[in-house]
Amino acid sequence: MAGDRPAERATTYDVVIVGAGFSGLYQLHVLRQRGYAVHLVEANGGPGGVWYANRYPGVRVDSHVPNYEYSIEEVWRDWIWSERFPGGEEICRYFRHVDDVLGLSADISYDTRVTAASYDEGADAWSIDLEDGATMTARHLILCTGFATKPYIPDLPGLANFEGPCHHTARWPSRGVALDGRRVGVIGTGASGVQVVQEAAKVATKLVVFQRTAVTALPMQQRKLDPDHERRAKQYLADVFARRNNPPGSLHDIERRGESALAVSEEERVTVYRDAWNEGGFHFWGGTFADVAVDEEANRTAYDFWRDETRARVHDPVTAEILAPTDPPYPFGTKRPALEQDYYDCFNQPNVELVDLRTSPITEITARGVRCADAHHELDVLVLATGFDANTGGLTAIDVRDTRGRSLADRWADGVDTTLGLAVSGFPNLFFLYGPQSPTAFCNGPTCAERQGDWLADLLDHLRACGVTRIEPRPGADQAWTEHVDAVGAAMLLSRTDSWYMAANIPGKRRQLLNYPSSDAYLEALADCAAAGYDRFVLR
Ligand code: NA7
Repeated sequence: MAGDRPAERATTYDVVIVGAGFSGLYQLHVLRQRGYAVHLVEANGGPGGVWYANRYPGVRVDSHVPNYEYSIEEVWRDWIWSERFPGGEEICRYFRHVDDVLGLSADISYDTRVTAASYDEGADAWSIDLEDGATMTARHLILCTGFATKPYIPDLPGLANFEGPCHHTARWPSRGVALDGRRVGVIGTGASGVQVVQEAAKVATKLVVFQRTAVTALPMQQRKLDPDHERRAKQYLADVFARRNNPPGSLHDIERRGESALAVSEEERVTVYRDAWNEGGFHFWGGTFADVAVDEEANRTAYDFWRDETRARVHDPVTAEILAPTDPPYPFGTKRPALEQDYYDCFNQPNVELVDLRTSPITEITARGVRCADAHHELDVLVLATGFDANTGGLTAIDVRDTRGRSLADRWADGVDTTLGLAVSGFPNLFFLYGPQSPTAFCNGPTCAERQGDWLADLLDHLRACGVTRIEPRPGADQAWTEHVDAVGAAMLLSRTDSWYMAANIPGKRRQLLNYPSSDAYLEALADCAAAGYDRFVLR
């Protein structure tokens, strides 16, 4: 009987975790090891978080392995990657391997969505509502909902009228969507749009790419990995991960050089840029000169290198100017660069057309295509690669209420404030990992999951040892951290550009920096807080 299920499942835990991506799974693993009664609730049908949800053609990670994996030896010992930047299917296989090795699914409810949570002050515990009507209670609630969970679909006039298949990249049907022999439109040229374009260009009879802002896509320098070599390289992995995990280890494996781009000769500068370019991945973004992120003139030298390399690949000069404008549309690197393999080459193909939405904006989606100011583009399939309500969307989608009954969504309606990007005052015993105002999109996901996750596990151990049943940020702690994040951002070029880092991709969302841009400083702040007896929090 359907009515029996909620009663069967109603149960009490030390900790309930929401979300089975890198953060949530690690947290489950580490807290179980430390003897907590912990359960994980996941809306999807399996582990993997964004990798479970994003099934669009070409989906691939932009961080290379072995960086993009757990440092847990039982997990890495027998796992062999096939590519330097693995695709979505391989990453989903990896998550199943993680689950097999660590036996995580025994403590996970899949296909189960948390809809709401409220705090019981008498019991110092969260009451957690599930979509099917069941309730769980837990002393601590840890939200690991990821930074790119809630798709953003722009309010394009007539969107519902399109008669063909129309999907957001993060809601791609698991059975797939036929693109071969079709006329395909892709709106959006961020990381997801670039990846879809590379695949669609190979099979579509016609591909129309609708670009609003040029993406500064960087060469991935993808390569296949030789399994024998990978097996032999395992002997070094323990050291690689030890460096990653021991302070002051960065949450990213790419470091800037000390000197200014303007303090070296032209020849030396070009050599540095060329080396980073050839290294691939994000090296050109984060691994060149110290001042590229903070000084406009230095930044321009990086942009010019990128522009010239990119334009050299595009045959038509008008298309080249739209893709890689003479003058930067924004300081280089202040919107997230995508990684590409043959993105720019696609525009040399006769079946691929680029539409510059700055000069010819979309006026309407029609039953058969996209009407722009100067043309109607007939399409069979429409792909919305339009991004996410990033950083906060996954958290505010849950109706989680503070001790006065106010929701987190209301609390953050005029702007986000947190303590260490991990907690909010008024919400006792609630934590979020990989959340707003922590390094999140500026760090390597698995590294961040482990470093933040260990810190939180240590905090829970401390509470358990001291017999503390309630913890929340000290009055003023949220404001202090928010002011600090804003000040760090204000000193960087980052804050000048409208991007999802700045919460500026969603109409009405308050513009503020939502990712903390210095991983090492963040780890130091965590360590200092712990060393001072968690002084940013009230424990009782
Ligand atoms: P992004 O990086 O947010 O990209 C979204 C793209 O969609 C971007 O090019 C936007 O242009 C474009 N967009 C958004 N709204 C519109 C409208 N109304 N009209 C035209 N174009 C629009 O999302 P991704 O999914 O590519 O990547 C998200 C991250 O997830 C990625 O970086 C990885 O870390 C994982 P804009 O630049 O705003 O002009």
